[in-house]
Amino acid sequence: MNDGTEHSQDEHLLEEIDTTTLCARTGVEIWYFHPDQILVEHENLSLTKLKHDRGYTYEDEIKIESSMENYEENLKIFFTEHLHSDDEIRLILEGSGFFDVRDCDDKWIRIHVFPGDLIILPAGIYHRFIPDKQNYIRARRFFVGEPVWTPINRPDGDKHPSRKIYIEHRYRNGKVNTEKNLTNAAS
Ligand code: KMT
Repeated sequence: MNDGTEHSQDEHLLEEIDTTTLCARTGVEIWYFHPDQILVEHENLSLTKLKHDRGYTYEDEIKIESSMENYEENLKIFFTEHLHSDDEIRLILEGSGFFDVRDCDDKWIRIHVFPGDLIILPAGIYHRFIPDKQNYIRARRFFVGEPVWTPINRPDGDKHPSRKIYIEHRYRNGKVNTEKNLTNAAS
């Protein structure tokens, strides 16, 4: 995304990349399921298989809309750069929004998600979320075991074990390969 910091619900498009490049630069995975099939539970076999293969034993729903209580305060929390100790997995059911993730050069990549998209943010990645101008999104959340939603804001997250594992994993896989990031990974 471009460097604009105003109007955070705009696209801020600088250059488009595909999901393979996204995954190589960040570890973020994007899956797509037909929206008609995911609204009915157990209708999509590949979704059921993914849940089984990844061990997603917990699921619930999150809805973010302008009529909700403390909307602005909630947006501030979602849009503050943070990480989690576990993967963040969201299947978009309705509406749309932006997940922004830091790539291996610490630049923001903005991911515009729509119904049918399933996004998996690895534990320890710095990210933030904001709805687009529809101001509405409904998503299923998946989790392995007992859910922990606590955001750990930057820079506190720098010392979190999940951050170290994330950096080491990216580094080992040869994705974090600039001088700057080699130094960061080693320190
Ligand atoms: C989170 O934890 O940041 C979220 O769940 C964001 C939005 S889900 C569409």
